Formats: sequence, C-alpha cells, structure tokens
Amino acid sequence: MSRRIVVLTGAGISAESGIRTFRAADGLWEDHRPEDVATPEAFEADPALVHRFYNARRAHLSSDGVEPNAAHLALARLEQEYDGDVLIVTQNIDDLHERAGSRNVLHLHGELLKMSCTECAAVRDAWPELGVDSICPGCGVSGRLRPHVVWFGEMPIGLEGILEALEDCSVFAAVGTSGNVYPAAGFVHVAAAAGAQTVELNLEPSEVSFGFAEVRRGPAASEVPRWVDEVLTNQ
Ligand code: BV8
Repeated sequence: MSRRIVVLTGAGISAESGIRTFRAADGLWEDHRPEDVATPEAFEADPALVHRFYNARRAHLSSDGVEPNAAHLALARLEQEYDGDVLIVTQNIDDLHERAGSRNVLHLHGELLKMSCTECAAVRDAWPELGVDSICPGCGVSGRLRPHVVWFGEMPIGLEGILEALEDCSVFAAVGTSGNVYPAAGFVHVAAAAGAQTVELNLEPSEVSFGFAEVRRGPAASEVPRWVDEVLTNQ
C-alpha cells in the first residue's frame, strides 16, 4: 500500500472563510434550497434564476473578506512537507485550496470560477456574470454557457481516478462534510475496505461518522492544523 494521503473536504472547511455551508441552519441560498437550484431540470426550467444563484456565489467568493483559512493552509503544508503523495478531493466549488497553495486538488463537483459550453463542451475561466445571452468565446453560440459545476443527478468529475487513489492510500481524512451527498459520502468505506486509516474532522457527527476509525470534533481551522502537525511529526 502506498503512503498516499487522500483528504476529502466539504463546505465545512470553507465555513471559517465566510462561505456558508449547504446545511447551515437556514440552508438556503438567496431563498433557494441548493437541491432545488443545483439541478439540470432547474437550469432547463429557469436558466436566469440558476445563473443569478451562481453569479451571487461567484461574487461572494471573489469579495475581499473571503480568504483561505488555517485549515486550507495546513493541507497545503501537508502536501509540501509529507513524504508521500497528498491528494485533496474537494466537494467545494471554491478555489480556496488552490489559493492556500495546494496543487494536487480534484474538484469532484466542479468549479464556480469555470464555465462550460453545452454546445462545444469547452471549459474555461468564467466571467463574473453569466446570463442566458452569454456568447461562448469558443464556438460563438449564445445561450449555451453554464457554470462548470456538477448538479444533482450529474456525473461527478474524476471519479475513476479518485476510486483508484482510495484503493491505494494509507490515510483517508474527511474534513467538514456532512456525508449527505453521494458518491463522496461513500468514499470512507472504499478507503477503509482497502486498509487505510480513516479520520473524520468535523464540528458535529456526520451521516457517515460510523465509518471512521477516528473522529475529531471541532472547527477545521484548529483541528486540521493540529492533525497535520501530528501526521508530519509521526511520518
Ligand atoms: C450522481 C455542486 C450518478 C453544485 C454539489 C436521484 C437522482 C440522481 C442522483 C441521486 C438521486 N438521489 C440521490 C442521488 C445521489 C445524489 C445525492 O447524493 N443526493 C443527496 C442530496 C441525497 N448525488 C448526485 O446526484 C451526484 N451524482 O450521483 O451521479 C452517479 C454516481 C456515481 C457513479 C455514477 C453515477 C452529484 C452530486 C453533486 C451535487 N453538487 N455541488 C453547487 O455547489 O451548487 S453538492 C453540494 O452539496 C456540495 O458540493 C457538497 O457536496 C454538498 C454539501 O455537502 P457538504 O460539503 O458536506 O456540506 P454540508 O453543508 O452538507 O455540511 C457541512 C459540514 O461541515 C457539516 O457536517 C458541518 O458539521 C461541518 N462544519 C460546519 N462548519 C464547520 C464544519 N466542520 C468543521 N469546521 C467548521 N467550522
């Protein structure tokens, strides 16, 4: 088995950077439940509403106060100083891991700062505002641009490579994810079955805490740096 460490992150790692989680008390975005807006059907039915939903999140992510926190920075340090491969599989569509310095990051559910064209399939950096009349810079067709994110019912990105990594890692850690969304919520079982040590770092129990050999309760910005220090000390 390789010394690889796989870290799955969810909305909770970005909470202390000021990005609301999906299941926060209100669980609403602009008065919409994500599950109601983050679907191909919602985009088909009301593309302008879905564009507004993502334009608002893109603007928030790019606003001054939103920066990587100590948890993102600790994972970047882990990648730099650990004597083995570190893969971050994130369910988040923000770019805070990259801005913290992580390079080996896989966005399972896409990226808010990218857009794709349903006409020519090109994926490129998104403009701050996308709309129903936006014209694809690649093929020139209007009205076919969408956020490059994976909606409910759509195929996650990079699944094959992720499953290969899970089947050959020595440590699997999940940070700030409620374990509600599949296939990500099932990753701990794949890693555990392959013999990896498993640890969950979360403020509260998740839907899959039972699947972890170890759980650490507390905010990511303090728990993740502590965990990274231990991994690097014991490596
Ligand atoms: C798939 C991008 C098939 C968009 C997201 C019917 C039809 C089709 C599929 C399904 C179906 N029924 C069920 C499914 C499967 C479905 C699913 O799981 N639905 C759920 C609702 C039951 N999944 C899918 O559709 C996926 N695709 O199944 O394709 C397939 C699968 C495998 C193989 C072949 C084919 C695609 C799902 C992707 C949806 N897109 N995001 C966008 O962002 O707008 S999901 C979105 O919600 C996020 O990406 C994230 O994944 C999820 C939110 O989850 P979390 O990240 O965990 O966040 P949450 O708010 O829930 O929890 C926060 C956690 O942090 C909490 O635990 C909290 O305690 C903790 N926390 C808070 N603060 C802190 C903290 N922890 C530490 N420190 C803190 N400070």
